[in-house]
Amino acid sequence: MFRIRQGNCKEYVDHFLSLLFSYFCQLSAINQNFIIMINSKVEKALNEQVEKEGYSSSLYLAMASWAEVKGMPGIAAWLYVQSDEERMHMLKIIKFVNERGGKAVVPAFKQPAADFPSVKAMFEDVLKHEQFISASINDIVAVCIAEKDYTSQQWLQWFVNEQIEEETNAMQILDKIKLLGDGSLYLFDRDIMTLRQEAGAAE
Ligand code: OFO
Repeated sequence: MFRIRQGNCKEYVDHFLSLLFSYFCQLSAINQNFIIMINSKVEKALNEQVEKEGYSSSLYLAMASWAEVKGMPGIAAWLYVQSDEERMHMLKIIKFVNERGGKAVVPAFKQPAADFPSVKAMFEDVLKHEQFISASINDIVAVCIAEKDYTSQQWLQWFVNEQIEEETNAMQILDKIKLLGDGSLYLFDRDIMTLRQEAGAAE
C-alpha cells in the first residue's frame, strides 16, 4: 500500500501523476471501444466513390471552362458551382472514412473532355453522369447492408437524397433547352442561375 511520508512531497506528486496517467489511458481505451469502426468493404467502396466525386468536380470544371470560352457566362457559373459541390461531396466522404477509423486515399483523376459538341449534348452528358453516380451510391448502400454496416448506410442517405436532386436538376435543364431550342441559348444562358435560386428556395 502506498503511504505518504511526512515531508516527502515529490513521492506524493509522482504517485498522483501516475494515477492521473492511468486514468487517462483507461478513458482513451473506453473511447476507442466506442468508435463503430467502418467495415473494410465499405471503406473500399467509399474510397472508389472519392475518385468518382473528384472526377465529377473536374468534369464540371471542364464544362464550365468550355462554356465560358464560348461566351456563355450563365451556363459557366452554373457549372462552376456544380464543380464546387462535387468537391464538397468528395471531402464529405474523405472525412467520414477517416473519422470512422478508416483511411481515405486521394487518387489521380482522369482528364475530362475539353470540348463538347453542343450545350444540349453537354447537359445530356451531365444527366448520364449523375445517373451513373446515383447507381454507384446505391451500390455502396447495398454493400453496407450486406456487411451490416448500418451506421454508414444511414450516413449515405444524404447522398441518396442528393442524387435525386442532382438528376432532377439536370432533367429540368434539358427540358428547358428542348423548349427554347438551340436558337434561344442567349435567354437560357441568362436564366440558368435562377434555377439554382428556385431549387434553394424550395428546400
Ligand atoms: Fe456528387 O453528385 Fe453529382 O456527381
